Amino acid sequence: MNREAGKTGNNLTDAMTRKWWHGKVAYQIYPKSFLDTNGDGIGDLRGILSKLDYLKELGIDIIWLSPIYKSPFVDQGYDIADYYAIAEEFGTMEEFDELLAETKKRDMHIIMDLVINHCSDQHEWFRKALADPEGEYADYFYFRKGKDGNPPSNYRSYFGGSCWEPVPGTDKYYLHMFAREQPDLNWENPGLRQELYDMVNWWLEKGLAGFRIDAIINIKKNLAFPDLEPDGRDGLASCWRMIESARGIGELLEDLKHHTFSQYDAFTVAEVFNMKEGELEEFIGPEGHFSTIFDFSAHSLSDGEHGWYDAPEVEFEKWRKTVIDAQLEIQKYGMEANIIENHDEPRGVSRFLPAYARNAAGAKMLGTVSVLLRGIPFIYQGQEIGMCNAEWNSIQEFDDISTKDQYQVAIEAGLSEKEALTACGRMSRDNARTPVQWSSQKNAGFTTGTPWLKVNDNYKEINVESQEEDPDSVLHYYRKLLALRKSPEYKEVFTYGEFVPVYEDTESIMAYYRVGCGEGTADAGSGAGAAGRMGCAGTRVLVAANFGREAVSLQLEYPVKKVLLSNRTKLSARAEELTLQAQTLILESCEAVVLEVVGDK
Ligand code: TEU
Ligand code: CA
Repeated sequence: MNREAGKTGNNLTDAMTRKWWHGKVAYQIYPKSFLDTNGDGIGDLRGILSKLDYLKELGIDIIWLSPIYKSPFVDQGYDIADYYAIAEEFGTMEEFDELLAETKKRDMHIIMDLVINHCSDQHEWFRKALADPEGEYADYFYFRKGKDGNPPSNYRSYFGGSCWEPVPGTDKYYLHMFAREQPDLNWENPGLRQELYDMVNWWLEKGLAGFRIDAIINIKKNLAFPDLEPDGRDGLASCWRMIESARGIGELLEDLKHHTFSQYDAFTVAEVFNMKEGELEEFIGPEGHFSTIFDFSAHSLSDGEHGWYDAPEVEFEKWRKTVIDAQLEIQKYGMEANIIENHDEPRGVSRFLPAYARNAAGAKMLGTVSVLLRGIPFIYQGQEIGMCNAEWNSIQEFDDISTKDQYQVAIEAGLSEKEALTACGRMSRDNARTPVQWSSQKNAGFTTGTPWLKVNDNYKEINVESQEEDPDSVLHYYRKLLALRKSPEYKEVFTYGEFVPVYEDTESIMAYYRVGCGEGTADAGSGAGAAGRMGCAGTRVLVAANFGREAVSLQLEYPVKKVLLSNRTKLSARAEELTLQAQTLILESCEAVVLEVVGDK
């Protein structure tokens, strides 16, 4: 079944207004694990500064920094104690300003993590609220009376246990969707909202390009806080089901956007789970609340019904259908941000590839099909060298709060310690948080001290230094891949071209066309003028990958014009074989190719 280009009926591509961030490539840095320069075992801003040229050479335009604000690090900085201060562990505000200046010099942009659903229990607002539970600051949070000596409702937090924690010395409780050290902020309070907007604008004034917006779907509560049907052994109900029953988040998000981002032409990428039916346009359409949101649809395939212990393996066919369906839906409205992994997810190589493909060829193949999708690619640190999950030998090796909870959930469900460890080893967020493997030196060159989290045992085989020396490495391939995506000839088609799946019925093949589109309108801010027209009409690129164990032969639908990329064969050899007359394309196991084909039959 082939779907023809230009027949989606609602082809926004043609009418899309150019934005400065279209066509950019982003990279997520998890600062704690990136690079340590002072030997305390914790990555720091100096480490990031020293790798800007590395990122530039890779082809990165936008850097997302996971939280670097002052924090007690109960949830690795996603518990903010002061929105205006840099965590001492990472460095100083002067160093941050230097980072901003140095990225600007290289024509790169910084976006920060905006964690405003909750703060830390060490934040001044929360301390003041506890000191005076009837006072002004108590209303910055959700303080509610209990019911007959019980919490106000039966919600389970994302990290386990009740969402409600007693406010000492009162008959009240405060709400926390995440850890008890992360009290939720009351977005119904206009005074609190204004404080947050002032803070956002303060950072934008400094020169940030925008934000990645954390857990934002949680800001709108169902204020009745109704009890829900229990869904676990603990007798509690998942808190996100209360969020699902809340209405009116759009007004809050518009208020936020209007008072902040829209005044700075900022780029915003939101973390949105559990979106309601039909909300996509409202979130990322031309007038959407955000520039874009992450596409987590493939990641949701491994959501367990009860936790990580019953998380299903990702099957290729389901994965392919999920990615394709998401792309077809999203392009009607705007662009999404595409990831293989992030700091909350296991490594993609270990998750989305079959065992025989968990190698350099597989990492390149997965990178190819992901990076060339329609949307903004976000590369997560270490992905560009094919980092994979670590081997975990005991629960003590983990640091992550969610992993510790999921281990308990598994034990309570009757799993043995060994089985619970295996489940966590497969799904743990710490898989993505092990230090970046820079070299084959001690601690993978991440630190001269003791790393805060163990280094993956495979750092001697997989590291940046050795891949720099090997022209066939994953790293060199990622450079070529990003360069192709951003090349003057193909940038338009990879940015604005329509996504059209193909060979969907061929076993083990993931393939699609990116099809050039008509003229777009130039955004006044982009300075593109007439030259800003989307000049890719007539261009058609085929991206095809074989996830199977055996070679597959595909009947080509269009004559081949040019071989743009191949992860297994030398381009020249491929070009000899794939001439204008070629009828078939043979893909070896774990092979990905990118071909420009003749646009019209
Ligand atoms: O994550 C929000 C979130 O809902 C999921 O990522 C999920 O709860 C988590 O992965 C469970 O294992 C964001 C951040 O990305 C995450 O790192 C933070 O822990 C969380 O918000 C709280 O700020
Ligand atoms: Ca350090």
